[in-house]
Order: sequence, then C-alpha cells, then structure tokens
Amino acid sequence: MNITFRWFGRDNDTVSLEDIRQIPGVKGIVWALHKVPAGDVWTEEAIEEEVKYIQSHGFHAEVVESVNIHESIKIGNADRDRYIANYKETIKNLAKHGVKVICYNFMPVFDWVRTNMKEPLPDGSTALFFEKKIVENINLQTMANDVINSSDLTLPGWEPERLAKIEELLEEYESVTEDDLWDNLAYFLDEVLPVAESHGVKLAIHPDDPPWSVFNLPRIMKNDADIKRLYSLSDSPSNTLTFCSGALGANRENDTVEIIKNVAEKAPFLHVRNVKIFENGNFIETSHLSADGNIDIKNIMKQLSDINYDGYIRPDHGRHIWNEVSRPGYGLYDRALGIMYLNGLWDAFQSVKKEEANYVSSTRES
Ligand code: CS2
Ligand code: MN
Repeated sequence: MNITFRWFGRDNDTVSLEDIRQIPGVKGIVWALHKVPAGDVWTEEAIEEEVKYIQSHGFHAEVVESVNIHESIKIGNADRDRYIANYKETIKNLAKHGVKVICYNFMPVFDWVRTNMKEPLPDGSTALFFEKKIVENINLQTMANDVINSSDLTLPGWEPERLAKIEELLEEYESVTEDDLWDNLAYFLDEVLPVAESHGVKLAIHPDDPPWSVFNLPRIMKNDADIKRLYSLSDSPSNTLTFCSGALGANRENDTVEIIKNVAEKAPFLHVRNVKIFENGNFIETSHLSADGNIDIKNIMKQLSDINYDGYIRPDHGRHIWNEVSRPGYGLYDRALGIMYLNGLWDAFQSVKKEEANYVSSTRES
C-alpha cells in the first residue's frame, strides 16, 4: 500500500508539504496543475517544476489528479480531436517526469456536487453534505449566480469562469444521452490508451459523485455494472479505475467491499472515505472510522491486505475539525486522522496474516 495525500499546490492550498511530512507513512503527493484550463497541454517545464518541488520534500509525484477532460470530448463535438491530441501530449510529458497514474473523470459539467460545505455533525465538526431535495429542485442559473458572487467557494467544476458559461453548456448537453456519453468515452479511450500504455501510464477514471444523474445530466460511472462496461471497452492495462469508496458508497445499493474485491487488480489508485446516508437519501461525509458511517472501511482494508495491495491509496475528503480553515473537505487534520486509521487497519490485518501463515507452517512441520 502506497499512501498518498492530495495537495493543491504552493499558492493554492492551506496545507504545506512540511505539514504533510509529519503524517506517518505518507510516501507520495497526489497533485495537478490546477491553473491549466481543461483541454490545454501541461508543458514539460511546468510539470518539471512541480515534480521537483514535491520530490525535494521527500515525496514521490507519481499520481496526478486530475487531468480534466474538455467538455467537447464528453459532448463529442467536432473540435474534440484537438483536445484529445493535447491530452496525449500531456500524458507523454507527465510520463517523462515519472508519473504512473492519471486520474480523470467523465462527469458532464460538474465534478462532485454537494449542497452544504459546512453541515454540522453531532460532535461539533462540520462536513460536506448532500441534500437530495435541493439538487432536485435547484434552478441552476440562480445557483450559478450565487456561487459566482460568493468569494470563498472554489469547488471542482464550479469555477466562476465555467459557471458563467453554464447555460451554453447545459444546452449543448441537452441532446447527449448516457449512450452517447459511453460512445464518447470509448472514442477518447481508443485514442489515448495506446499512448498511455506505451508510456507506462495508467488512466484511472473516477466514479461519479454522487453516483446518480444530477441536474438531468447523464452520468455513466455509477456502479459495478458501469465499471464492468468500462473494462469491456478496452483490455489495455492502462484502462483502469480510481476506486472511491465515498463516491460509490453514497448509493446504498453499491456494495463497496464487494466492488473492491472485484476491481482491486484494475484499480491502481484508491480513495478511501466514509459517508453516512440518511433514510431520505441525503448523505453527509464523516470521519473515516467504519462505525461513523455506512461504508465498511474496515472490510475494504481487509480485502486490500488479503491481496497485499501495492497500489496508491489516499484518504479522501475529511471533516473540518479543531477550527481548521481549509478548502472544503481538504483540510490537514481529519485527513491525517484518516490515514492513521488506514495505517492501523493495514498493520493489524497484515500481522494477523503473518501469524496465520506462521501457524500453518509450524503445524505442518510438527
Ligand atoms: C475527488 C474528485 O474530491 C473528490 O471527491 O475524489 O473531485 C476527483 O478529484 C475527481 O472527480 C477526479 O477527476
Ligand atoms: Mn474520490
């Protein structure tokens, strides 16, 4: 298990690499050039500068999250080939600097969607919250204006420049069905996977969060069946998944333990976090502790220990605790606690395994 921590960059994060070094067991930084617009090439110079900075703090920089996909590729517009060519360039440039896994997602317009960034939990901390009714009844344009006018919000997919164009984009998506989105994903992968494969890079798609359609937009990476369909698109070793327990697990019907059992070999990168789901389908993010939410984090870690999983793993969002001021979901403290829980489970399962193996070999000898 190769523990990593997501970091947004020197002038873009409240957390520093010096802070992250003090979390036990972290080997690598999950990074991105967040200021490069989706569709543009990540230049070698910019990549090299970031990778060197990360490495100078004793971390590897082998995982990128995310190289975002231009909407034209998802919609299947005539100009998509230009953006696909850029994506190939970016893959090559990243490979030159030791990147092994590129996380991406194929969600139209928005990345993860929540309705409150600071919902109180009973213990006095706050966390990201999703209220179904609000999303079902939302007027996107009004909401876009609210977000544009509030200065403290920068969510993935909700950047003011993009929201300003939201109406245009939504119109473009009006005729895009789930099947179209699958076709456009297949077209994209057909083009980029050979490049990724020949450069030793894995492309790892992140599931939709939440794993159902929002705002009438199609979403196609929602469950086990979708993951199987993804794998059926290409058997390239570069065609892989970013398993995310919190994204998939927000739908009770997704058995995340069963999913990880089936996909771990083809999921080089894992996001592990917990969510608590309410009767009405609303959900709130909780600490990583299994007992705090609906996701069986303990058993997910047991599955990983059973196969001696050696891929990359990171805690995902955390709560906001101890008065920390941070990006929504991406503070230092709760994610560090999450890492210690993952470390503890891993060590315990691994040592039980060793004891069992010793016991078996000693009974054979006697
Ligand atoms: C992340 C996603 O914060 C998160 O939940 O897991 O935003 C993720 O970075 C993207 O969907 C991957 O492209
Ligand atoms: Mn995730």
